[in-house]
Amino acid sequence: MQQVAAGLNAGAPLARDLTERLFEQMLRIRAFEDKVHEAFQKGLVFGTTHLCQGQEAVSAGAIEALRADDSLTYTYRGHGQIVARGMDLTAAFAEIFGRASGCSRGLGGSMHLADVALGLLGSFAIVGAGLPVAVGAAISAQLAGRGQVAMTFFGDGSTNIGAFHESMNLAAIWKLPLIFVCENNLYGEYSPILSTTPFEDLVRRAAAYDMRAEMIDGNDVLGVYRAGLRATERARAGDGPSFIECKTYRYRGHSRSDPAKYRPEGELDRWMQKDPIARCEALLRTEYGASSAELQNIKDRSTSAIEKAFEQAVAGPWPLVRDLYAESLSGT
Ligand SMILES: Cc1ncc(C[n+]2csc(CCOP(=O)(O)OP(=O)(O)O)c2C)c(N)n1
Ligand SMILES: [Mg+2]
Repeated sequence: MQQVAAGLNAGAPLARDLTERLFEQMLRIRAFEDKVHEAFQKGLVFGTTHLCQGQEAVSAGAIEALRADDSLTYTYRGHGQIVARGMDLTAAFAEIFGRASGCSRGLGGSMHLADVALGLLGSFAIVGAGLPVAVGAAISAQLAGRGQVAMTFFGDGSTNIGAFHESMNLAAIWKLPLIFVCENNLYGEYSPILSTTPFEDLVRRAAAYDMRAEMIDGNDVLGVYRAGLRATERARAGDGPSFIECKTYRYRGHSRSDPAKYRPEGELDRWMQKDPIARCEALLRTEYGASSAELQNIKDRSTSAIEKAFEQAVAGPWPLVRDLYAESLSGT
């Protein structure tokens, strides 16, 4: 979350703090996803799960530009967002493992991670379904008049869905404080983008709604942060929505049953050369003189936080059958 609004303009020490924080966020997301994958293989995950290794810079960078009172929606590939926003990791793991101590009492799983107190309005398994909810949050923010914004994350495939176009249109005509963050990872399930979409640069979608838009390197965490900050500052000032297309790539298949054999030879390797975490680490070394020991310390801190949350989550209780019939999550 945003603590150093002008981080990059405020001199080296602040910029280093910011870069380290983003580095750590990405490490936490990667470690979380690796752990979920391991847990899936051990049979601890109910249902499937969609991982975001390779795309960490998008959620870490964009969410850094948010204030604590902003809100966001995200998709079934939403673990990066909930980790970056600071959701309780034990509650997140527990939900994925179907435990009563999960954020949705273990009844929702990986695709139902939310914490309304943090503005985490929910993951959406229906493609495009999070966008109209973010429109609602942005209308609420506009009416409240306190400079809050809403942010919505979605994939390239979602830009072919009606709800995407309706949301873009409403945000544009009502000048809503809403930031559309498109994670263009070049695939929707098993289909390469050009087999489902007439062009690859989705920034062009925004032109139809006369909306301010940027196409950026989604594997450059500071670049994503800066774009997020430009968009949130505009939105807070009443200048309306923005569309940010982040070019990125998912290392693993769509869901756990997908070995991703449809990808051309060498494509994954080329993207791994642009790994967002390795790039940020190189920047910390060269630009800020971070030592190997300092970097290792950040890595150890990230993995131990994930390990601890995992251990607590797997020790969590199972839901009771009667919970399946409860009318709401509140008051019980
Ligand atoms: C309305 C709807 N249609 C189809 C599906 C099946 N489906 C699940 S994920 C997905 C691909 C979406 O791709 P994209 O938006 O690029 O997101 P990514 O998985 O790459 O993050 C599809 C077609 C769905 N869940 N909802
Ligand atoms: Mg996609």
